[in-house]
Amino acid sequence: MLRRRGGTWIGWPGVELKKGERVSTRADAYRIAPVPLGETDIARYYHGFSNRTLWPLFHSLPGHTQFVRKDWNVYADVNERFAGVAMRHARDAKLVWIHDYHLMLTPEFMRRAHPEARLAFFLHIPFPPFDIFRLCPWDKELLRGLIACDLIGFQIENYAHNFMDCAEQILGARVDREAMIIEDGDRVARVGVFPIGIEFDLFQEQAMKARRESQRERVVLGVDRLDYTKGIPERIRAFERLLELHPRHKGNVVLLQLAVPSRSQVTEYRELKSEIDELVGQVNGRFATSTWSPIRYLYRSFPQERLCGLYRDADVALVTPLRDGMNLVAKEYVACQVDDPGVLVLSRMAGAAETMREALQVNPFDLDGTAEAIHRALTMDEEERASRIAAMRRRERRDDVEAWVEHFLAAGNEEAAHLDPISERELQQWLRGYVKSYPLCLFLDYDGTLTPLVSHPSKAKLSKEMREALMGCSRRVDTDVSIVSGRALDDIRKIVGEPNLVYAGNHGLEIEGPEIARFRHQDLVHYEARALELFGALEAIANEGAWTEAKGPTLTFHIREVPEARQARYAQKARALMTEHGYQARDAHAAVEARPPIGWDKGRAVLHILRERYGPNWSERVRVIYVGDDQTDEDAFRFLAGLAMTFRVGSADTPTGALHRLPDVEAVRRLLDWVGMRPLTEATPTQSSL
Ligand code: ADQ
Repeated sequence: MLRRRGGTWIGWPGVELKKGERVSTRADAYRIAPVPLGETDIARYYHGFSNRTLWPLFHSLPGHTQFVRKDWNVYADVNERFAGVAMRHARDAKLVWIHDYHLMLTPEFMRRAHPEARLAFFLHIPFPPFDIFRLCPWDKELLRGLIACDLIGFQIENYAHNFMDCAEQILGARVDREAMIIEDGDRVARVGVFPIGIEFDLFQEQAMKARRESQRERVVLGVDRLDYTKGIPERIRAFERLLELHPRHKGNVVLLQLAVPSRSQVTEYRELKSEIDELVGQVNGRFATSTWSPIRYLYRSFPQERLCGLYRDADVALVTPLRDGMNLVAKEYVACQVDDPGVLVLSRMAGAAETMREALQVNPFDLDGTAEAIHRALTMDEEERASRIAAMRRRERRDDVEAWVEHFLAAGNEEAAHLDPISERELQQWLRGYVKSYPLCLFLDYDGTLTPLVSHPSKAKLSKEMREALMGCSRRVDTDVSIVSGRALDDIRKIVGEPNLVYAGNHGLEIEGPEIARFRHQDLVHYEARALELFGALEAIANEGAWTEAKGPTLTFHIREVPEARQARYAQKARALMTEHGYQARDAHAAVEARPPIGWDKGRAVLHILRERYGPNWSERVRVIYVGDDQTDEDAFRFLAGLAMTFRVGSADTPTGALHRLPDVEAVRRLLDWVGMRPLTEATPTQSSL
């Protein structure tokens, strides 16, 4: 592809470089940007997380899967390095196309550094169903890694649907299965199906040219990388079964199995090799005569031209993986059927089975069934063989690898996808099962949740529509509304200006509202003097538009107006001063918050309000929804896990503990509208014990 179109190939050279050794970066039509890996990287990133975790898990073989945190850490680190190299070499690229399971976090690292980049990903292996994928302790991270792309491509529809299911169920993302679009917060990714093809003409040509080797027996051919997903032992057993069920093939047919050595550093692959060696010995021992052995097993790589000759001359190709993303061997075999047509026996667990329906499809776990299919293949008449092969050849010639590239690149260059704003029906789906007919308690952050983020806190005013939506909720007898903000209590009460709500200011350190005793955390007295000192210290560094907001016991150091390149330096200095003064520093949107380290946060404040208003058995009386947009709301999301339905608004750059993300303030308004307009519940929150 690069030879034809130019571009830059970024990749690991595949070997560990010795000191002073360099990889040649010269190629005729494209550039090469190597990403070198050290010994630990190769062990943990490549053999470890890529091949001992993701490979078996994604092939739905959890029994072979290991989850090792250190491997994961190195995987993340190497993915970040790939992103770094890609950013350096492809900053202005029209499209960065990231391949396969080794690089699932790279898009996220690139997106954070380069929000405008055009990123597309293709997964060559299956994407497993939800029940398997969720076994991975880093399921959320992997999904978020991919959703940072504009386009995520899979081999077949089934994998794309598995992915959308996981995004919906694990991340709480919005998914439109018809349009194949995923929205997670402010990120929107298109999902597509792009079955890979082969260089059909090249294989066909080589098959025509390949030398003919004299052959005495009819050949059933297997060609694979030596991998436990390829079902080689099962295949040998099925062939043994064929000889038992149909003894007439004895002496006339051989199974020629070629296996390319692969990943031999991984113990399981070494074990598999011994298992196959032993099995071949057993079957040959059982059936061989002085002139014939049923299995010819060759453990090595073959030049493509020779391979094409073997494909051409094989009567049957036995392609029976236990699970396979696509499987190119099946396609290569078909392309090489240039004279007497052979028969393809194909596992229905291979992605290729989705389109190659004229093959004899088998379940590789069913030895008898596979043996019968081989028998049928060996005894099929010429007319049927020709029809089946012709149909597959036509399709594979049309859908060759060049067509695949074209198709993928065209989709990758399409306009960015978007989803319609969240609808009542979707909110209903998310909330109905949880809310049922319970009274509701809404907890809402203010800045960034009810109003868009603005340059100065005094400019953050509620829109008319948002105020109506909010009132639509608070007017209801079955719904209570609390505002939980980082602002000082008086400030937040004044800026919202609605008397019937509960207000929690200073991240919940101060609380006030109807039917609730005014609360001020008892330890705050110790921080009054310190707050003044810290204020002075922060003001002393506040240049270039930075300023300090004094909020009684807490302070906020604002850096939104500082030139962007220097914001991080200011934040770092502010954090240091806060720690020095015995405060806890927390990052917020273009600000750093200083809070007394007294083990109190928005989550605890919410629980305090719930217990004060509805008693210790509040969870039997009300359902709770919490909506927030920043790091301080994460305290509440974590704390309320299992106790509330939580939503994080806005940027998906940071991970969240919330159950769902909403893209913007407008989506929050729609959520409030849904709450305000849902059917009325009989009981009020304080009376209810449904
Ligand atoms: P692989 O798992 O590597 O690829 P596959 O698609 O079967 O699997 O490709 C194997 C390749 O190796 C073929 O091109 C074949 O010709 C070659 N090969 C096998 N044995 C050989 C031998 N003894 N000598 C020389 N060459 C040999 C992953 C996914 C697949 C997906 C591809 C492409 O696992 O499901 O089809 O990517 O997306």
